[in-house]
Amino acid sequence: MKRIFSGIKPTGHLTLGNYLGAVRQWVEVDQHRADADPVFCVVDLHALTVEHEPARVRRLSRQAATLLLASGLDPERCTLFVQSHVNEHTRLAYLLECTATDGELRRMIQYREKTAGAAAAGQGVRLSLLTYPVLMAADILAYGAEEVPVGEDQRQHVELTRDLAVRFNQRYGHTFTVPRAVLPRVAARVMDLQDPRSKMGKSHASTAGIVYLLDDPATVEKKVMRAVTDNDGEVRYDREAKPGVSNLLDVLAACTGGEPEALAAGYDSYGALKKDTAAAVVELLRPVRERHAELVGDPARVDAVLASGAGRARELARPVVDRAYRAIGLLPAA
Ligand code: AQP
Repeated sequence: MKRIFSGIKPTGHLTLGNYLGAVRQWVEVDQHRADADPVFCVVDLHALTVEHEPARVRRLSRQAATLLLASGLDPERCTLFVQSHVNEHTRLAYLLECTATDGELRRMIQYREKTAGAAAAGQGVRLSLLTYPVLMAADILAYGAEEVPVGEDQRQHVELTRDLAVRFNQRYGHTFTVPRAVLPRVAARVMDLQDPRSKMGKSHASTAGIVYLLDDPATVEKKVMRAVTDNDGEVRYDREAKPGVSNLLDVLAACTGGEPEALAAGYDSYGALKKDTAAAVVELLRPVRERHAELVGDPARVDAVLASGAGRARELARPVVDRAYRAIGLLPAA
């Protein structure tokens, strides 16, 4: 059985980017594979790496879990839990901090972007912002994951995870499975509708260009119809020269199963492209919103799923992490 692992961090409301880049693959593909055992996690510890409000993180953690179930994750087909409920993640992270170097962590793009953001906001940079890719490596390696379905922005962190696994195995003997990132065919990097050269990010302050999974249809429509494009009026797929139009084509392709280049040929105005994209996104998100409305009234059900998921996750991760403790030279507890 191939183990699959991926996570989502409760730093904001889940976005269309999270859905198309990761969650949809978990729901539609990963949990249905006969050869795979998928493990999905709300990585709440990662949400503490930036300024946060405790009650909000708690609320968003529950909301993220509820939305994952509403999106179609089935606890009979996958393991769903909250990272902080399973100690093995932080236990392993320290060993991996003893494997990673300061230089490789400072090269992480997300660290550099988020450090710049914190500095601009006059906030201090938490040490955990530098080290969290190591915690992410622990999240993945603790489960012996072979595949990590993620959006493009997480590719570099999965590469780091691979490097750490290989290095640890070379130094201390084979301990970890070396994982690989699995990206969706289209929409691996959904861009902000108002700033199509920046990724659509759930924690961004300006929300006009972000479609949230829980946005109502009128809001989705308004955001898509106001998406920034360009002035030449030509519908053509070219992410470099025409990032706004290409982003809409990517989203439309992801929603309809088409190819962005081929779809472009069917449009001669931005208005028509926006109208169809808005309609496709509304239809894509409709069942998620409806199931969320049902589930939100039954928090005990969500808690039960998370409790049983954490139990299974502990059973899976404990032997791997124990093996790493022995391999690195720590005396086993009597
Ligand atoms: N814009 C995006 N397009 C495609 N995939 C995306 N993902 C995130 N944004 C996009 C993918 O969603 C999964 C969960 O992301 P995360 O919770 O780990 O956070 P992130 O990658 O840092 O992205 P966010 O949502 O923008 O959060 P903030 O604003 O807090 O940084 C991942 O697989 C990610 O690749």
